[in-house]
Amino acid sequence: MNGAQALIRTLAGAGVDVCFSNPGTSEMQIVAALDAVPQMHGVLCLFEGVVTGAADGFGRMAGRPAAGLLHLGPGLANGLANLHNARRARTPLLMVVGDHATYHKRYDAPLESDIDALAGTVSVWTRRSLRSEDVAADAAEGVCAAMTPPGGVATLILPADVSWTEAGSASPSLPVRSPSPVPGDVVRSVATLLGRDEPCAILVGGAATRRPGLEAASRVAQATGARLLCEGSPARLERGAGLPAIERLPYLAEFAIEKLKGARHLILAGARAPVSFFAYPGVPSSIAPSDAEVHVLAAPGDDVCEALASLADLVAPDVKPLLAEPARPDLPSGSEALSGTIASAVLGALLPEGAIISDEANTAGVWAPGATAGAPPHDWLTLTGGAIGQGLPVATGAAVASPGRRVIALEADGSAMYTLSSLWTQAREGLDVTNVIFNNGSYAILGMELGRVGAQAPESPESPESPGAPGSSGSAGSSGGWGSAARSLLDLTRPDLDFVSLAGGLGVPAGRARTAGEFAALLRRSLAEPGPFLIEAMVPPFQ
Ligand SMILES: Cc1ncc(C[n+]2csc(CCOP(=O)(O)OP(=O)(O)O)c2C)c(N)n1
Ligand SMILES: [Mg+2]
Repeated sequence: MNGAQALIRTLAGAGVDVCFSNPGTSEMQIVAALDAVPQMHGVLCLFEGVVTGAADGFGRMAGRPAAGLLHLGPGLANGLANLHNARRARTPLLMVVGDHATYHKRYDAPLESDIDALAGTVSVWTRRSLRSEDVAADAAEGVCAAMTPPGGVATLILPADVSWTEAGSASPSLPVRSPSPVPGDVVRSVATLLGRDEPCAILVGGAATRRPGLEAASRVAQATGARLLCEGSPARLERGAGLPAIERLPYLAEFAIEKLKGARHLILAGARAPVSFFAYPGVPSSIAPSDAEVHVLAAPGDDVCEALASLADLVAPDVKPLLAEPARPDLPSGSEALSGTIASAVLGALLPEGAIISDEANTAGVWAPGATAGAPPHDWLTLTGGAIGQGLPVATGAAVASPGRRVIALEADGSAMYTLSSLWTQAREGLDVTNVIFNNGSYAILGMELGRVGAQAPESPESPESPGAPGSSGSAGSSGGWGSAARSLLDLTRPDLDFVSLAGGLGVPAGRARTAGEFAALLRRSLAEPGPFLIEAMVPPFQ
């Protein structure tokens, strides 16, 4: 057994049986080893951002790591943005990055680069195996590091000669420690706090955004009157009828600040203290009221669900959680023009039980959580690190992890283009993913941000309608008022993106919807047919 085989056998033995891959010459031994270890399923992705995003989506749903195979520093660099999102999601995953042979590095061949530095920006654990006989033990340690609560990205760098040299045997998997118990006096002090007559808010995050944590948190809120909120970008939120309804902190700082206004105490249950996504002139960076005390019930990596359950037993022994009633919006009239609002109502009316939503719809998706709050139970995966290009890869990986469940990617057009080749992997693997692409012809949110950051409009702005001016379609959200040079950087027309054609070229059947009726028909069709589908939803910005 060579180093590569020892690696793959060790991973498969530890339950890591999917490897999203984009290999090169230095990883050929690992590619060859897949034939020797049939338990490992290699999934080809055509760009590294798809490898890393798919591994994130897989880990969020499976609760165990997928492996990702990347080609030296440049391959890792291409995958970094979605590893950044995975780091924010605290998803367990193991990246295997091939490198030049140990003796070849000093020649500074073209692909030579500082892989360790790149890995360090996102990884909880990085190891370079320097001897073949160490590979198996290093791989076992990497899997353990990825799974150690709260979870994270582990990166194993594997020189080519270490892969091809005789290695001995695979390593058994290592035991993973449990989340740290929260001391009883911490729980009791939070209980005391909640008993005082002062306004409290509880912010749940991390592992508490699944049913057990949400139910316990809801009991506490019911019994004490504390406000209950969820972190703004949860990795995986379980929601729908029969689950506690919980509002996420809004993206816009002004609205988020409003949600916590008046709270004297902010209790963190698996979430970090909330901050504004960006700084804006005159807007505070911290979301909690300046005079509020922040209390940590459970930090990420602590056993937050157990802490919430103990807290509920203290302050709410006979209180039941408040569960969302089944409720769906009426299907909008078929002839109504499509918009984000209308598409959300259709989604709410038709969402199947057990669906997994990968939400990167940005401005068009603002209404989707509200419209689906009483739909049958489902999971909601959000853009945890703000680096766009996550939605389609995460949907792809979530589908690999969850056979039998329909994955619905709610995806904005600009974000879709970063990692569109996810569609090809969905087609190759026959994954049940419905890709809804909201084509609003713009980077709409940036049109709004242009005004919010106080960017200066020119003295006498060109009219958005001035004929022939670049970017004059007026589609870039609220960016009218700025000149054509600024607007053209936020405008996705000239030429228009044609997602139906793009999907066809990547092997995914597709249809375009301009009305509620067309959208509902395509959604129904996709939900009824196995395999991937793409719906190009033509929507105006901000509607
Ligand atoms: C990796 C990365 N690059 C760039 C950005 C900046 N950015 C934020 S939103 C956005 C455009 C979003 O447009 P789209 O996905 O079409 O959504 P819309 O605003 O139209 O709803 C960009 C480029 C980012 N967040 N992440
Ligand atoms: Mg857009």
